[in-house]
Amino acid sequence: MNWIEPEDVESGPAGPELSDAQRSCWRERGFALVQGLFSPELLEEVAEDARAIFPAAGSPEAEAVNDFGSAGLMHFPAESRAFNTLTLHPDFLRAVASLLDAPVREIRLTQSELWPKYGRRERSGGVWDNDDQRMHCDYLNHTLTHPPPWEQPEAVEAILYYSDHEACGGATGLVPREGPRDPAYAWPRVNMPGAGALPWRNDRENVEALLREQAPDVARWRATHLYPREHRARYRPGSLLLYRHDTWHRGTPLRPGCLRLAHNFTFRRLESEWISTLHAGWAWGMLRRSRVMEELIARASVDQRCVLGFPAPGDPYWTPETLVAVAARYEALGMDIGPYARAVAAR
Ligand SMILES: O=C(O)CCC(=O)C(=O)O
Ligand SMILES: [Fe+2]
Repeated sequence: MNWIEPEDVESGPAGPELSDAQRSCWRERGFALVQGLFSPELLEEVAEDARAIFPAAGSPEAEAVNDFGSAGLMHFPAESRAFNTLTLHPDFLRAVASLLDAPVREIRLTQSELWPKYGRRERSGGVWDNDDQRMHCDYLNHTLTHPPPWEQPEAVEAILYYSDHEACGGATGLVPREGPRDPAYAWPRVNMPGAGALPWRNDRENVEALLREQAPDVARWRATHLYPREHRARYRPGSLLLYRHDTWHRGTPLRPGCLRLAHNFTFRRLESEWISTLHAGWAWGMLRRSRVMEELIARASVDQRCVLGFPAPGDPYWTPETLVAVAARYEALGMDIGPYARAVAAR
């Protein structure tokens, strides 16, 4: 097995940042596995909140979970403040923006959801079971289109692991792109279930058997160019896999009885509206009893608000009227309307 080891981030003037090597690995090979972007304390807080919500490893409820998702229990904005803080952590946003060569204000969050995956004895999900996944790209359920050519990435996808591969297994498999003529990365990226007329299935054995019958060329191509080139990400708590909607990868089986906590993110470029936000709109997280989201908006930085689509200082939305109104909504919760007001005054 070829292993990918997590590499430490560098320390920069504003905090931890990706190294040039990590950025070019993401740009050229399609992923980078990095360590040290988040503090162990923040990671532990999120993991604790997740363990309090999801079924315990080895429980009968766990044995029945055979697909991904948090069933609405842990996606942005979550009741867990640590989860929200981590999602919009300034070091994380800077790292993502640096991959897209964009200012933080020009990236948008479209996914932040924590998924439990349980090692099970039975593949109870049949052809849709997520334990031993087929090789795939994620764009099919993130964008209405197809990712643009490789050199113009419009999104960063990420998996943050809260568990340890040594204990759980289930390392994510990836096919590194080897230059512009790599046959595995030939254009367009459609040799997978769910693209064109190929029906959607998840389980690797089922998928490849079905393809051998229905699309033997595709099955042969996948057996030649994808599976033999799979590398595995040797994650530990805090490892962050930065990858893309057009990177070949798959989930692999966990040790029975184990729980792996993995947090999935996507950030897109401002312009790429065809990349959907996967959860309910952020304002739908407001008017909860806890008021977590209103407080978050009130106390976030200008850049963090932009990442959620809040208008930047200088946006035509801001007028003397809207300044007064938004301040009336949020100032009592701690918002400083100053940056928006100064931009209006300077117009
Ligand atoms: O769980 C993993 O390691 C990867 C999961 C994945 O690729 C997916 O569900 O789309
Ligand atoms: Fe995936």
